[in-house]
Amino acid sequence: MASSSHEHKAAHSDCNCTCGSDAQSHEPELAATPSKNSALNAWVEKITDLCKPARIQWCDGSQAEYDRLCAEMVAAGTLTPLNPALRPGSFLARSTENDVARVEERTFICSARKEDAGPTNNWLAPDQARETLSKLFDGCMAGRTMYVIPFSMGPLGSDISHIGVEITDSPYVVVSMRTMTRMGNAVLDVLGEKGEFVPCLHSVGAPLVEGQKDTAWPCNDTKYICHFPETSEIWSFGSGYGGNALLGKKCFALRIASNMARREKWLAEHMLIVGLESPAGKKIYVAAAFPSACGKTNLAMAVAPAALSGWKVTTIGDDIAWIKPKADGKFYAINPEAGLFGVAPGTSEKTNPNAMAALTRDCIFTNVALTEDGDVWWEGMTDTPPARATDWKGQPWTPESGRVAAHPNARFTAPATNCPSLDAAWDDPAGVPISAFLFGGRRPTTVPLVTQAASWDDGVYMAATLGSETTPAAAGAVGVVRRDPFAMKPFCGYNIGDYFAHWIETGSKVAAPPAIFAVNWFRLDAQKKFLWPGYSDNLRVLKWVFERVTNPTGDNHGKVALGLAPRKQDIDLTGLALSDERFAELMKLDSSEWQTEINSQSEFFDSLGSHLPTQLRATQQAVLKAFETK
Ligand code: SAT
Ligand code: MN
Repeated sequence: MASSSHEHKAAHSDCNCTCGSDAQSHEPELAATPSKNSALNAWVEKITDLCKPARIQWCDGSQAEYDRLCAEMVAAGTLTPLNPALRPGSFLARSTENDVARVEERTFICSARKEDAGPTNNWLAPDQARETLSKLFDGCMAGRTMYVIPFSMGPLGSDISHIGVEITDSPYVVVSMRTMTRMGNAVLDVLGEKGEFVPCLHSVGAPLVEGQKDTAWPCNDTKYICHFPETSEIWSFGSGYGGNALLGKKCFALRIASNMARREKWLAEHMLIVGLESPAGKKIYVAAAFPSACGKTNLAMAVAPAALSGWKVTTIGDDIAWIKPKADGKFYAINPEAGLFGVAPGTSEKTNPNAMAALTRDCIFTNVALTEDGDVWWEGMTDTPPARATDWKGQPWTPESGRVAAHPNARFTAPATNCPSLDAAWDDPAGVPISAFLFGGRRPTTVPLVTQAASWDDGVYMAATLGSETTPAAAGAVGVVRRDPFAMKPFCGYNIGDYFAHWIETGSKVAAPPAIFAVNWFRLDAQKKFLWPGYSDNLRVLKWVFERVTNPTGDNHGKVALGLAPRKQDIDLTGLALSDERFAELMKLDSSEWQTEINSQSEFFDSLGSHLPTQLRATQQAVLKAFETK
C-alpha cells in the first residue's frame, strides 16, 4: 500500500488551503483509500485536515501489518519483545506512570440536554465539547502516522453486530484493536458504499516536534474521553490506555451502543457470557455483570472443581454482551469483542488456568514486570516471586523492594481464539440464547452469596441497586463501596433512570424473559477472611442457577426477603468444608445492615428524580416490608 504525495495532490487538486509554508504537516502522504464508502472517505479527509498527520495508513488487518507495526514499536522502545522460547509472538508495553487506567472524571457524555446524561455521567454541552476538542485535535498528529482502522464489533455480517472506524495516531492501539476486534479489509467489504459506521477519533495528543525525540508512550496531561450519543461519535484525546484508547471497547460497545440499544430496543451490557453444560450434556447460556476487576474473566473461563466433575463452562465473552430479543421470545447474545483485555495481577494456574493457557503466545502485556529470562510476571502469578525482575516502571525490582512489580491494573491483550474454553458458538452471527442474568459486586458485608429475583422487575431492582468496592481498574480511591447499577455506572451512555426503564420495558415484551440472580463472592467473616472460596467454586452457584432455570418449579430453593435463595441442601457443597454456621453467615440477610443498605439505595434513587421507574421504589418498599415482618 505504497503512498505518494502525488496521489495526495491529485486527490486535492481543488484544495484551497494555504499550506505553502508548512508543507510537511499539511501534505500527508496519502495512501489511496481502499474504502468505497463516501461518508467514511469524507470523514477521513476532514480528520486529516484537522489533525495534520505526516502520513495516513489504512489498516488492512493482516498479520504482515501487525508484525511490521510491532517491529516499529520495538525500534521506538514502546514494546519489548519477550523471550520467543517462553512467550512466542508476545511483547511487553510500559505506559507512562499517569496513564494506567480509565479516567472517569475526564469521561463525558455530550448529549444536547444535561438531563439525558443523568447524574452518573459527566456532561459537556456538545458545542462546547466540539470547540474544545477541535482546538486540541488541531495539528495533534503532526509528524505522526494517522491510522484508519475499520472494525466490526461482533461477527462480520451478524444482525447484532455494528461497524466502527477508529482513527488513531497510536500503533499500540492498532495492534491492540487487531486482537480485540474483527479488523481490516473484510470490514470495508461489509460496510460497502453506503453502510453506517461509528466514527471513533483518538489521539495520544503528542505532536512530534522537529528535532525532538519521541517518547516510548506518548500521551498528554490533558485528557478528554467524549461521547456524542445523538450522533454516535467518539472523540478521545490524551491517553493511550486501553479503556480510553481502544475505542471499540467501553466507548463504543457500551457508552454509544447503550444509546443505540435504547433506540433500537436491545441491550448493550457490561457482561461476560458463558455456556454451562451439565454432565448429561444439557447446556444453558448465562450472562453476568460485574464491575471491572471483580473476576469476570475468571468466571468466564472457570474450570469445575473436582467435586463437580462433568460440569463444563465454555466462554463466549469475558467483558461485554450485546443482546437482542428475537421473535421466538428469547434473548440472543453475542460477544462484540474478539480478544481478552484482562487484569493480569491475580491471574494464575490456580485462579484461571484457561487464561494462563490463553497467554502463552501472541499477547501484548501492559505494565507487568519483566523477568531476567525475558518473560512476564505479576503479583499472584506464582507462589514464589522471581528473585529479581524489572518492574512496570522499568526499575530493578526484588521481592524485598517493598513495592509491587506489576501495576495493579496491569493488563494482557490476547486473541479469544487462544482460550482453550472458547465456546464453539463464540463467533456465531446468530448469537446464543440467554437463560439467566447474574449481577454481582464486591461486597464485604450485607449481600448474600446468591439470591434469585422473584420476577423480572424485582431483578431489575437488584441490578439497579448493585453496589461494589472500587478497584484499580479506574483512577481514584480503591476500596470504597459505591453504587454501580448493572455494573454500568462508568459505561451507561445516558440517564441511568431511563436505562432502568429500558430494561423493565425490554423484559415486559417477552413471555418468559431470563431469570435474574444477584451474587456476591466477596463476603467477609469477622476476621476479614472470605466466607466463600470463590474462583472454580463459583461453579457451585452456577450449578444452582442451572437447576433453577431448568427446573423452576422444583424443590430446590427457599424464600427470603429478597426473593428466592438456596437452602444449604440446595447447593452442591460436596468436598467443601463449609459449616452450617458459615453457610448461614454467607447467606445472612441482616435487618440492620439492610436498613443502611436501603437508605443508601434511596439516596441514589432520589438523585434520579422523575427518571426513576416507579416499579423500583415499589420493589424496594416490598423488600423493606419483608424485613419488617420477618
Ligand atoms: O480499561 S477497560 O475499560 O478497557 C477494562 C475495564 O476496566 O473493564
Ligand atoms: Mn470491563
